[in-house]
Amino acid sequence: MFPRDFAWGAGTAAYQIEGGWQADGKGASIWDTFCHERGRVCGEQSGDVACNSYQLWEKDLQCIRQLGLTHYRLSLSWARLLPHGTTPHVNQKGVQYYNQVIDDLLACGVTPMVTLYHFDLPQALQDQGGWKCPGMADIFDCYAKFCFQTFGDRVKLWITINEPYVCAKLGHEDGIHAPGLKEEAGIAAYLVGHNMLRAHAMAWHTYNSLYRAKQGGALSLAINSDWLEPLDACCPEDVAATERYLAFTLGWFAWPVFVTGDYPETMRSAIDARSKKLGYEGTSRLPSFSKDEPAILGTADFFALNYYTSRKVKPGEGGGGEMSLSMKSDRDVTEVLDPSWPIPGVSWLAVVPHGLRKLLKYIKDTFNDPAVYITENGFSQVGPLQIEDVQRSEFYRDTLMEVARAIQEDGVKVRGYFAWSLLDNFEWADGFSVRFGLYHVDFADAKLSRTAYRSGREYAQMISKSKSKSNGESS
Ligand code: PNW
Repeated sequence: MFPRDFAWGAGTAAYQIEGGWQADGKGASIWDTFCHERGRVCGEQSGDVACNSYQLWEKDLQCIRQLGLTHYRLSLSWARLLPHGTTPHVNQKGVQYYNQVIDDLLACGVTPMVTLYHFDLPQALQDQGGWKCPGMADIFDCYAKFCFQTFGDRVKLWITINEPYVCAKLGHEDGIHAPGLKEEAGIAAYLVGHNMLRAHAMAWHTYNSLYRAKQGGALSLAINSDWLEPLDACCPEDVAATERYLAFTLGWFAWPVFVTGDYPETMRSAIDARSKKLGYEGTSRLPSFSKDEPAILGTADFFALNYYTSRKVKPGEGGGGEMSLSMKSDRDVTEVLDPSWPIPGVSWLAVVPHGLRKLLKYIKDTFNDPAVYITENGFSQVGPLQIEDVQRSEFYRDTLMEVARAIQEDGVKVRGYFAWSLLDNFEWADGFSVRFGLYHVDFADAKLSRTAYRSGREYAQMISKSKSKSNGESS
């Protein structure tokens, strides 16, 4: 059912699994700081130790091999490599660690996909203003260049920034992710998103002009999006609200990169209209791209999609929020959950496998039929743990069926699928209570032992069946 060279993967992120937050000269990141402040994270937990993958990498590799993955997605801890965020101060122990990981993967026939930035900005850069500062784009570009130079002889699949939407909104508008800012709602998140797009584009141009010919890799940014559809498809207001919501989420980052080099018109006009209404003076709260900087359009070699859930949409209900300055009131929508969609784990995650197929088709039609990697997808367990997690096993089967249909019936160029996540890990503000792993991690045991869930064992079977089928066909 899947193409011969389909990428079968699972993903993790440095802060969520590595631990070793001060080991061997690592600098602090904004997540170290955030977790060490009281009241930020559920149960005052932190990634100080997490799965201790910094020391237990070989155990992770065993899991990767047991699953039969062809690809593994990991992220680099910027502050482990560059403790102050910038060269020339390089932490060689950090370089050694990632060299080992990359070399071990390749020796086992597993292709690494490497994310440069997965939420963990070096604290030293936050102290200079972080992503709100335009200068962050150049600093990120230097970091990216350092990584291409150091690891690019072996790494051929790069993600620059993971989920700029989540960094911008949860980190700088809602304040529930690091750096925990919410004082400039309706302003800061747009600025952060803008600088992240500029940073991504600069890194792509750097790769393109200095490394592509020699290293021959491919690069993108990972965009998260829910599947959205109107509550009532015959109601024009619901249809318009859905388009507006798509513009403010998926479109915010995908439109500039894949379609026009600029933000969706729907997004700009909604923000500007509200600014006017509120008497907000000055230039638009949504920044503009400068013609003097490297172009944003065309800076992705594939579409990297993180998909978790679906929503129905109707217009916002106004009320108290109407006169407030915030992204929520700019986009002016209400999310509605279909009662038939189960919510077995964290509250935001309604499980809707068919939403993925629809979203893939939408991406094909809207963003010029790109090659797509599903860089994250999964759902979590909370509460009493089940090693025999039948529901999650079925979820992976149903989801992969939808992906197969998207490829065969809709002609979407899906190149690979990365389950989130390889291991139970530090789930950001939810701490360790929310478990996304294919492998259970016993956080109460000093050895942090890893045990496959049923979903992990069944994912391995699906991979092995697909591999043997495509081998059979070719012989
Ligand atoms: C993604 N939300 O983040 C991240 O890329 C992963 O690191 C994370 O573990 C995974 O999804 C599961 O949550 C999100 O609150 C974090 O809507 C929070 C949200 C969505 C995505």
